[in-house]
Amino acid sequence: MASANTPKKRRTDNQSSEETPIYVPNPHLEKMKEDVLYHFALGTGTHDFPALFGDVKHGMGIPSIAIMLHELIKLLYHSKCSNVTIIRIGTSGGIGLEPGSVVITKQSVDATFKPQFEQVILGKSVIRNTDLDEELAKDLLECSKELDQFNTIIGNTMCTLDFYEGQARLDGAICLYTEEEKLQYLQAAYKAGIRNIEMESSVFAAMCNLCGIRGAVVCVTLLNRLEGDQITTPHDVLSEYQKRPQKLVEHLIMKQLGKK
Ligand code: R2B
Ligand code: URA
Repeated sequence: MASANTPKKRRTDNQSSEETPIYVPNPHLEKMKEDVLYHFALGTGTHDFPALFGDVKHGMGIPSIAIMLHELIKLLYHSKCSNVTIIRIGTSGGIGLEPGSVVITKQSVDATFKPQFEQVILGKSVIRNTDLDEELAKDLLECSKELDQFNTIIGNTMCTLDFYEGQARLDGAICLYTEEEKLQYLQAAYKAGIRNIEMESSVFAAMCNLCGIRGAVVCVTLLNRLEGDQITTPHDVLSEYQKRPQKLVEHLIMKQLGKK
């Protein structure tokens, strides 16, 4: 039975059965001749939305987010925006945390546990700082206490270049280390204050720092990596987990707008 919250899947001719279109729970939209997105200065009558934005899909990892951030930051610059805050939300593998916990990143560290992002520029290694805004992290933690819905902590986040060997998994196509070595590495990461692992935070932090943007990284942990590598949690549970960083950031935004 469809409930009010169940997205109705509508399919157009050029969509495969794998695609899940965005669901907008507003029957009035379909009846509007034109929809003007006032704040973006765009309208469906004046702009070809599918041509402009139809292929918008961001990938995974440092290269994808770096490209997106270069263009997003230029967009904000050309728009003369000031006092900008950007928050990366997403998923991660936890270390020593119950799955579904949310980690607000203090520092993003590399796979050798160093709080830095290395970029090769003009053939030379350039090391960039990966601290994130401390006040913003504290504000987010405060929001989590107000929400009181899921475990939330501030901790360091390891940003890797790979999901399998790079995150010490045993289930990749290649794995030339033992389970014991894997656990030693993850336990050493825990000792270094690392509480989760993902693939974008380091370049995000470095770019925010260089461009004077307040940045935060808020990721939910899908599993405890000290207990396994495969993500076998049922889909509905994972979907609920993925909403947690959004809920936290939404609470912060509403608070800042004076609506909470
Ligand atoms: C978290 O999840 C993705 C890998 O599954 C990657 O984008 C990340 O940082
Ligand atoms: N994303 C990651 O990068 N690693 C995980 O283990 C889960 C999600």
